[in-house]
Amino acid sequence: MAMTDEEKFRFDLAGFFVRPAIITGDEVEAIRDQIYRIKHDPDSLPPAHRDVPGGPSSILIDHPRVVDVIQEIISPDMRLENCSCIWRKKGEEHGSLHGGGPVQIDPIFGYRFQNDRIYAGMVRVIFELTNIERDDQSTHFLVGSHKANFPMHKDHLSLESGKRSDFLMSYACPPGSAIFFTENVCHAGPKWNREEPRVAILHAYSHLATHWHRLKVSPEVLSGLPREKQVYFREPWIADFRTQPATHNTVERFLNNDEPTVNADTKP
Ligand SMILES: O=C(O)CCC(=O)C(=O)O
Ligand SMILES: [Fe+2]
Repeated sequence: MAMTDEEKFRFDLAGFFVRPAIITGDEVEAIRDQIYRIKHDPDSLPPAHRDVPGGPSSILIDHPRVVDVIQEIISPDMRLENCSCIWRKKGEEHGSLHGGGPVQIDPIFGYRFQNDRIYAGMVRVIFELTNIERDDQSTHFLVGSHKANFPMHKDHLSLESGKRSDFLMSYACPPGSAIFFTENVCHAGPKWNREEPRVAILHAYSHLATHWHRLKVSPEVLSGLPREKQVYFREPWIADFRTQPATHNTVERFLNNDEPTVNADTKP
């Protein structure tokens, strides 16, 4: 599996693209039920399922239709460093437009095209678990802003209807779709305007050599995952030169030892 030429074209041009319905109906239902309980009735769940990416939502960690993209635009050396879920009711929001512009210099967020390939820093994946129509207030993007050289201009930062930038774009997709975007594209989570809540999970993938978010997944949730999924939360380093020859932080190495994940220290 690989990204299509059209997906690469879109991601490079706009800063985001959609893979429709990569999660089956049954999986969508199971994850929606889990998120409902996380937000409204956590005691009805076993402790290891009381947050994402535990329980039914764990299928998303290493979903093959996600991992192939991350491998291609970040690296096969990847980590999953943040997971969160939303059950957004009418009138609720994440907030205003943020990101974009010269922050692309920062290697954590950076977006580049070199050597005939994309090099993205952090890549976010939104798993939409609600049907999203074109005019819905799901995540919006100021297209092209991941490569902008000037800071975001104030005339383009309004979410008010009638005052929105011509470059502000969103998407329509069925439940179970994944939206990939570079953290460096200017984006917003506007006020949701439908009676039916917006249910979604957000992942942040990054290079194994970087660490931005301190992981907030609890030890109960993390230890409930199989080792093959815990590997996405391993410590952020590439090579250990204290050994001869150097030790590399590979998937195989992590699977063959009992080293803790990056979350071993949970103190703020
Ligand atoms: O909630 C949304 O639609 C966007 C979320 C977002 O921007 C973020 O988590 O940083
Ligand atoms: Fe954001």
